[in-house]
Amino acid sequence: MINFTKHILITAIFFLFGSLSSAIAADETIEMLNKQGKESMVYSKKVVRIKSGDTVNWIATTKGHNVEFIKGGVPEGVEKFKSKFNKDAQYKFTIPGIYAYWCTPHKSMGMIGFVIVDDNKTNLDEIKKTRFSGKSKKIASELINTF
Ligand SMILES: [Cu+2]
Repeated sequence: MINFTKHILITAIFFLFGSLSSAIAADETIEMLNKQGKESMVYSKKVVRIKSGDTVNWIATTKGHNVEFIKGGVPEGVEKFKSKFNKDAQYKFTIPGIYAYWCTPHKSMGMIGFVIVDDNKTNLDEIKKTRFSGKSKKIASELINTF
C-alpha cells in the first residue's frame, strides 16, 4: 500500500512539472511572407512580446526572406544575428529589451519586426534613433508608438 501511494505521488509530481513547464514556455512563431492581406513582404506578426528564455521561430513560408538584427537596434551585449535566406530561423532571447530586425533584401519595402523581451524598454531611445530605410521608417515609428 505504501508503494502504491508513492507511485501515485510520483505520477502527480511528474504531471505537475509537465504542465508547469509547458505553461512557462511561450515560444512564438512568425511567418515570413510575400503577401498578407494588402501588404507585401511582411512578417506575419510585426511585434511579439516574450519572456527571457523564450524562443522565436521564423518560418520560411515563402522564400527569399531572412531575419537580421538591426545594428544599434538591440539591447547592449546582444551579438549580431543574421539568418540564411529561404530557411526557417530560430533565436532564443536571453537579454531583456527591445529588438529591431528586418529582412535584408526587403528592409526598404517595410519588412521589419520587433521583439520585446520581459516588457523591458530600457533601450527605447536607441530604438527611436535607429535608421530604418525606405518604407520601414513610417512603419517603425507607428509601431514604436505602441510600445
Ligand atoms: Cu523579405
